[in-house]
Amino acid sequence: MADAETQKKLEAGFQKLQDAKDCHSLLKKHFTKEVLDACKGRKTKLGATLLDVVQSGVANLDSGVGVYAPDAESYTLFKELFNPIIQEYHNGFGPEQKQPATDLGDGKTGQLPDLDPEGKYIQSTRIRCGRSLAGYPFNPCLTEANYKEMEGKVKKIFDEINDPELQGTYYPLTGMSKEVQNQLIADHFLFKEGDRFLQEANACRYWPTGRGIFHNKNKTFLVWANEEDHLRIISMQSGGNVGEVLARLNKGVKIIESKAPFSRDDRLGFLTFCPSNLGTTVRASVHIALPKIAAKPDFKSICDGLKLQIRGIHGEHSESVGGVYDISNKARLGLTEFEAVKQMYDGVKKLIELEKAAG
Ligand code: ADP
Ligand code: CIR
Repeated sequence: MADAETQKKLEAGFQKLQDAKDCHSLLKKHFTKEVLDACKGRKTKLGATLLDVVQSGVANLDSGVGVYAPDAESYTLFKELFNPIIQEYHNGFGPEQKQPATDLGDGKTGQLPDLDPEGKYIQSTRIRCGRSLAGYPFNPCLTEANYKEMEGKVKKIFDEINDPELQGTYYPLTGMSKEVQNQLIADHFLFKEGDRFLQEANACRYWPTGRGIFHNKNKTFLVWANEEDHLRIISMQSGGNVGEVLARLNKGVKIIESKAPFSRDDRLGFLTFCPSNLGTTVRASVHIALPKIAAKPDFKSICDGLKLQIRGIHGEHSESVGGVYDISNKARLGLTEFEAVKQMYDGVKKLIELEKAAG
């Protein structure tokens, strides 16, 4: 059972959210008095409480979501809070629904020809997915020894990749010069440092231990180790050839999957630290310049209608630079991986048509 001090902090956090009139997170919306009273005394087998779930969103009132799952059990133990948040984020995915079987588009990538063959709008395309190594909890419950052990395991997997296109080198963050690290971040290859949402979720302990990045020579296939999720597997390249990017991701995921078992839940699909990434865990994005339609006041609602999410040029919680936006599929749960990519594909195709038609 959660101790008295934890429960007191939960009461205070609940009150802080209630009083924050300009907070619009899913946490604030769905963290009712009933949910607080039902869940505040609970503790997972690994010792996680509701405070671990909500503390990032309580500290960061500008959160969009506001919750993280410290371990897999949290998704069921605190379902009174997670289920409505999951349902609202992922296009109405209800408690009775199940994530479909994995389909990364084998043999279907021909359905995704280059979105911008003339190279007028799209700068680059990226598709990432997250994976959690079976047998390990998520960041807040990991020990320093866990981080080192996990890094050792994934480094061994990376060393064994012998596909000529994908093989590469693992670069641990420990020992990496600030200059190299900052350049990799600026070039959109590496995760940023000091994310306050992750920090307040207790997800950055022992940093930079166990964190790092693998990439092939061309930096078109990359894997992040132990940032927000145990693994983020990424395929990216210049231009708008979504089919090529997905085919490369598919190949890389299969190689890694053949060497490490991942946590997958029958209902929620692949398990991740943030509920926004559950299911396929796929975020397929383009960096795209749409100067005419992006300047219009209804740009956000057009994107909402196309099930697209808008981010800034340096990822989540960043701003657009020079009118270039990061546009991606929003939902990742309740559809297949191929369908998630197709949602971005069809939506961006429509945005380009609108841009062309805008006077
Ligand atoms: P994630 O996509 O893993 O959820 P972020 O939104 O923080 O995380 O993005 C991570 C990095 O990937 C950022 O540097 C971002 O600019 C970069 N990125 C995302 N989409 C693209 C893209 N289509 N082309 C190039 N870089 C991209
Ligand atoms: C938020 O609520 O805004 C942050 N906790 C991030 C939520 C979704 N993004 C993510 O998982 N990277």
